[in-house]
Amino acid sequence: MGKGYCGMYETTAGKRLQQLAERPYDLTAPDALTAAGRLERYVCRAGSLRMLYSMQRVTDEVLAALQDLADECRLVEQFKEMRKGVVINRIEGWPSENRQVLHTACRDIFCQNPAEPAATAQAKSELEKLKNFLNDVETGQVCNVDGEKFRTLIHVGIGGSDLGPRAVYEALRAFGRKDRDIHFISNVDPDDAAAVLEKVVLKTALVVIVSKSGTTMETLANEKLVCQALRRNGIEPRHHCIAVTGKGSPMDDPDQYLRAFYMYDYIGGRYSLTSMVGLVTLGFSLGYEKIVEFLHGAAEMDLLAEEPDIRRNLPLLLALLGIWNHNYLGYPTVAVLPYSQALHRFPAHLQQCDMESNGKSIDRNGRKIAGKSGPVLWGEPGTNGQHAFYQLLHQGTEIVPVEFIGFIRSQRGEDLEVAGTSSQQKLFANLLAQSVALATGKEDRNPNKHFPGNRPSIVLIGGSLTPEVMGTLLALYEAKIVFQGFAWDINSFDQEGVHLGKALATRFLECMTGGQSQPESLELKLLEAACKTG
Ligand code: G6Q
Repeated sequence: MGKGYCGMYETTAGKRLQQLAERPYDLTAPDALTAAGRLERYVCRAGSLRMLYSMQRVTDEVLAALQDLADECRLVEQFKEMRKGVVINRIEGWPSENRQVLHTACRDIFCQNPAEPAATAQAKSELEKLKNFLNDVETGQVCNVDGEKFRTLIHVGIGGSDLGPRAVYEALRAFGRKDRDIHFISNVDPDDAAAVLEKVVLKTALVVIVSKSGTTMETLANEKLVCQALRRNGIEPRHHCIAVTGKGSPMDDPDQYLRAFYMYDYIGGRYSLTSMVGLVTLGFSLGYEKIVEFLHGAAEMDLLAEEPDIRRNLPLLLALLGIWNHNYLGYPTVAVLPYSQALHRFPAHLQQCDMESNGKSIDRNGRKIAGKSGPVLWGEPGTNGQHAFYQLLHQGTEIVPVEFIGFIRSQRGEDLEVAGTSSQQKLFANLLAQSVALATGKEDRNPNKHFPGNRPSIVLIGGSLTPEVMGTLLALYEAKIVFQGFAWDINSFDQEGVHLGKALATRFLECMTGGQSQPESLELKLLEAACKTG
């Protein structure tokens, strides 16, 4: 690294935080949430979002120490270096990916002086290609062999090439064109593809095969399944299939596809949503203008993330509060609970983005890290979750810090007053109520009805979930994850931990090739054969 990177465990602020964590702020004390103007003071605004954090177990003293931690670890400077293209995806002294990390360049298209001009120029050129393509699809210049317009898009990809695009497509369905529909195939489970293929009209379907590497077993298998279905319907696949792939990958073959869109090696899969990985599919559904709004929201948050004052830098503050809860108060997981049905796949996307990035045990010099890295992240939308797992959140032995996300207005504006309030008001009231209930708890002589409280949460609030706000929210979480990785001094941009299982699966497949399936003892025979070929 050679740049004086330093993990939080070695900092003076880190030691101070350890002391402060011995007596964290008591949220169950009278007026704990409102004392000394706390409610108003503990609000952080960024663009169209604001975060209430009075319900965290922090004081001004803790915040000052977190600021020192951010400064000592040079978190903002490192973020700026990332945006400028410093090679940070590496482990010093060991073979590693050794790449720049430039997902932010995909949306750094709105200012005169982008942080890394070459990468932004590539992003702009792909965006221009996409604009023309969407226009050709709209006007019918790109159509099926019978001259009919495409109405359906099947997105085939997995992991980073699926989760983000799917989550944002779901989040923004309210803005999607009603005359077009989108389907996703990701799992190598043949039932996933079959379920999609049995319901779409292939004659008017575009198929977008998304794979940065162009070698992912699941995606290639699903591509073959879809192509087989196309051929069965008398359709030549290259008239319907589009590739989104890394420049120079095995899928970078113009003869095989109707069109190809590119991403570059400096964009990691789980950070690739604002590249062509997400934009081709989102563009087909939302139209070009709306994806530009989405990118604009993300660009705005990337710039805000360069603010040095943690109280004015939403992603940095969110990251540091997470570190306070995880590393100093010792809570092992974090729940992201959106009070928005549209965000129902967003926790799944964050689960990958966070846990694949920060689920590491060595630092950027290849040494075992001194404390904990990323927490387990999970979540589901409220209010559904309230009728499911909130029992544990309120009274369980495990304390789970919560990140609530909610909006003042619904997306579609279709609502009804029942008993004097709209459903949107009911939703929002529930969100606030949960946050307060977790924090303050409730005394009761009956131990079964006692709520211990002191369970921290933050509440993120936006006006309404528009494409622009979605971009802001996405970039907020991406930056939070990156800041936490910097603080833990880990490489948040590789994913070596996914390879062992893949390699073993290949060995199992070798044992299965041409073999007879013997349902009774198949798994035992395979385990034995695969372990022997060791
Ligand atoms: C993400 C990971 C991983 C990747 C998938 C799909 O950061 O690298 O989830 O996105 O394995 O990879 P391809 O896009 O190369 O098919």
